[in-house]
Amino acid sequence: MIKPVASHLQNEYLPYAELQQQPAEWWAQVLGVVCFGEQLPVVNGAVLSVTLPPLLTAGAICEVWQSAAPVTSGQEGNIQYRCNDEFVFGVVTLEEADFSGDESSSALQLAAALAYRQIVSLLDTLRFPHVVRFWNYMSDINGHSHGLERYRQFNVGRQAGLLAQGRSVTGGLPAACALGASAGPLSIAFLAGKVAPIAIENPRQLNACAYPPVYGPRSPTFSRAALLPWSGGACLFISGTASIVGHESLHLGNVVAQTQEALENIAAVLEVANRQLACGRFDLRDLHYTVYVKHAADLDKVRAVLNAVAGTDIQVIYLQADVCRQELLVEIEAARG
Ligand code: 3EB
Repeated sequence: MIKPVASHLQNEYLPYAELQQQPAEWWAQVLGVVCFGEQLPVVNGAVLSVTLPPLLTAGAICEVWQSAAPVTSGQEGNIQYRCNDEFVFGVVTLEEADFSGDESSSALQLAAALAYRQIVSLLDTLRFPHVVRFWNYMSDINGHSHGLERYRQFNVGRQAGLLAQGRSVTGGLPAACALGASAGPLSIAFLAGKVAPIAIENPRQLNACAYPPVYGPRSPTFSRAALLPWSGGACLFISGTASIVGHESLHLGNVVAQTQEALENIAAVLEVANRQLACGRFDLRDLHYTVYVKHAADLDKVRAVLNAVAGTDIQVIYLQADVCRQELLVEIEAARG
């Protein structure tokens, strides 16, 4: 029987300027933070700083994950983490310059393998075996070397790291996202717990771990969403979602249609998640959205579609980022804490 987790996870978006002013009592309930903006000074160990420019808002913006139970922090190797009895949130950043690749393996691939190996090893040590969500950011995601796109190099390294620690790469996978920045180290955040989330797939999309080899020698390792069972309610993490049906990118060059298709995919994931719930249901209008737009000039079009589908009352941030397939113009992730 699944033992429901006792304390609720919550997520909210907060301007970086406000994060800096929070008192110690506030931080005591923060599991982790992902901040988006240029060159942010470190305010706390388990804050991942990603150099993706926010659109729409002036300063840097943060995605904050909070929990009701008090949190303590720690460090192991390259990983900084915060945890309580139920969850651990950790961050790791690795400079590719610190890895010497060779003809067969790029520095990015080696960095990804090390990061994933270290993360899983730490989770085994701390006894938080179940990853709920990974956030992955790397520079020049669509660039090429070693005869392989950099995102695909990352996928090779990610699988190698997971397999080296005895983890599955074919099922029961966490939710995730993978985006490209113009610069910066390989930057990864993770949330893991004591209770296994339910991995949700999308009937409109092929499981990413079963993508055909045309998308690279090793598949990505994520589920379309991760659902955490609670006694009262549930918590849902929807992976980065794009205009992909089956395994194919649709609506090339049409950002409006790509946004609509991505939201159709999210709606389909919600439907599957809702079938798992004994009571209550997730609705597009209640999610918190992080929207990655490839071309800043497309912001208004993407925003208009999201507001038309999910309403204007949603919590949402928009960031400029490259998506892991060159032709994809938008990727949308969502959560409900
Ligand atoms: C896709 O559906 C779009 O490599 O971890 C979305 C979410 C995507 C996560 C990942 C990639 C990842 O294939 C890309």
